[in-house]
Amino acid sequence: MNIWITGASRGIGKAIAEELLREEHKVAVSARNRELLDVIAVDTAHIDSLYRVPLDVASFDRTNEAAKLIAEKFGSIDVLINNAGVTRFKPIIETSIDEFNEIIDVNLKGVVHGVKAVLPYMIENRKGWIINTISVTVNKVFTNSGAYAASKAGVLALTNVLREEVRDKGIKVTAIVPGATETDMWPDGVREKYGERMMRAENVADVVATMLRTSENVMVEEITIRPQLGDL
Ligand code: NJP
Repeated sequence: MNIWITGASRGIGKAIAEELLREEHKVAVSARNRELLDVIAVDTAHIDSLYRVPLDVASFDRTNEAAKLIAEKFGSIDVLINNAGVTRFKPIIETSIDEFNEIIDVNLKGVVHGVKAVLPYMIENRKGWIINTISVTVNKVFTNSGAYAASKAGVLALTNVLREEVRDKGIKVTAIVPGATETDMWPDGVREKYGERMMRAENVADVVATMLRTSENVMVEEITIRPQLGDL
């Protein structure tokens, strides 16, 4: 499959990209930091299957241009994984309006931009799969994550509506809902204290890769994955 992953320069997105390259997919990777995109581990056998497209998903125009480049390079976009995300661990009262705007622009509007950019290609092909990385903050209250939880709850609502709107066009829409995963998203202190029990980015990648192997006639609608010992 021809797969585009946003937020693929590190953490969960990078692990998904590396896993899907190993599984012989063609993978386009996006993030703002071009240098970090360069460190995606790809063995020489798969180097031609990797396409790096630096992108800030907060810009619809740039996201649209990126989709065009990827569709031209690969011939189609079969799967979009909207994975780029940012957070701040702060109470709402201490979260500035600029911080709210950044989180909404990337986490919620970034997904809207990705969806709007790929849908014309998928509708034309009568085939496609949009996978949105959401968060367990949508179904459980975590203090100090108000802006983040609001953005992800928006993505979940969008995901559920989109699924019903494009089901009959041959397009699948999936919500991946991960719990605590040991990535740069977390402050150092949390990683030191809870790192052992947190999921690895590779665990989430493994679930995504397995899901992509399900039969064509099946739509996986939502998957929640948590550390075996539960939330932090
Ligand atoms: O985060 P991190 P994760 N445009 O910080 C990119 C969700 N999640 O892997 O742009 C384009 O290691 C950034 O690259 P750069 C979470 O909400 C996680 O943990 O160069 N890309 C990097 O590649 C998110 O949706 C946990 O800075 C942008 C990537 O995004 C997804 O999982 C729990 C960008 C972030 O890598 C991956 O998070 C949960 C932009 N404007 C949900 N801004 C968890 N880790 O525990 C950032 O419930 N990126």
